[in-house]
Amino acid sequence: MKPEGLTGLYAIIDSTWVSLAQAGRYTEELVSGGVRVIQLRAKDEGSRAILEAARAMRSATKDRALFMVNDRVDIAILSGADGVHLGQSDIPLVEARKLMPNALIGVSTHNLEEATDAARHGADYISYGPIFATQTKKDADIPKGLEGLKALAPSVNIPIVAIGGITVETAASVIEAGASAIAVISDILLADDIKSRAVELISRIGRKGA
Ligand code: 3NM
Repeated sequence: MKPEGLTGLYAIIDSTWVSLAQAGRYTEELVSGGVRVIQLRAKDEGSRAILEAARAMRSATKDRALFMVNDRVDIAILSGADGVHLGQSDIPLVEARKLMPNALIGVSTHNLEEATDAARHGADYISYGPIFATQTKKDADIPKGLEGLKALAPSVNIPIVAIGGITVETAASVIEAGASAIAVISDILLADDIKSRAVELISRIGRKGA
């Protein structure tokens, strides 16, 4: 699957909220709810535990959903992920591309310059955020709001995955503002029933973004 898979809901399993030992089970639930892109985001965890979680997530997504790894090109390759998502201080996109020539590579961006730079260097998609205030990322920028997204979208010619504080209530407005997909962490992971929450998010936005 290539970027056409990058529409609708992009769910992220983040070790801030979920223990890595549960990552495979959570992924199975989300896939059975219809989620078609799932990322593992594990800051401050041991590499061995991250690799095990990545492999569990890969088997839960196999042929059913895209599986992405945040930051770690090594873990992405070793787990057979579909791609990697890179932050601004991670290995540069062009270097990651040498290691994963056919993979999906996304880049976190927070302004127009970062966004156009990522597109120019061959990113398959960008994330852009935070759209709203977030409790998940401690060093997040000031929220851009829907206005920030609307202003950015016409200048970016690759899919935009909006991120940061997005919930069932705001999901549709973010897609309307120009995002191809919405990346969601806490609104899913803190729900009593993560599968139902994912189903609800998908029903609010459909499978297709802008
Ligand atoms: N990146 P939640 S905001 C991982 O702005 C991440 O680049 C952001 O989590 C960015 O859905 C964010 O719980 C956290 O708000 C998103």
